[in-house]
Amino acid sequence: MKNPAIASDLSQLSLCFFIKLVQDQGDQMVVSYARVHSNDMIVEIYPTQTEFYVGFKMFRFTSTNLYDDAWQHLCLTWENTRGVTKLYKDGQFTEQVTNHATKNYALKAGGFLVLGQEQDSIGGGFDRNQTLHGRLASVNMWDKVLSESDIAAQYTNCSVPHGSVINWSVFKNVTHGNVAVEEL
Ligand SMILES: [Ca+2]
Repeated sequence: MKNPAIASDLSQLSLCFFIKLVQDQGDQMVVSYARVHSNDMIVEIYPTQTEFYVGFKMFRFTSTNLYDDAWQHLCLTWENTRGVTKLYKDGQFTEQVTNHATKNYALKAGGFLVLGQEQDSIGGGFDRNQTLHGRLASVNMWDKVLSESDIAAQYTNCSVPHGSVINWSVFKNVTHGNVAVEEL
């Protein structure tokens, strides 16, 4: 858990990570960010869909099953000009979803960013049944929409530049509960 997690309000963002899920454990909460609402930003992977919330508004991705027990690389981008999110899997553009309710929205700075759990209140309200079963690596976030070539390079090089908003390296010192940290 990191707080304050975002230094400036965001009108666009990219959130990228590598993930390896344990299957048959129900839906998997990857990231939650809470500032104004408990659901200011969420990434949750279900067996048949992936839900991405920005500003309590949902984007549902259905064209691909991301509920996979192999390592995969995922990137989500959002911008508030058109209210468009894009999903990239393993460096390739996969699906675009628009939610006009996020046009002109700004994700407020200063909240709690939690990996592997969901917040029912700002920085709290955790439920053990919403614990991530799996492994995460290189979770980073940027204050812009990354290009397709930038995202493809993260996947093919297995090398990720530090996020300008969220930098993976900070999380190893802020774990809670039954989290194992592996450093290579
Ligand atoms: Ca909950």
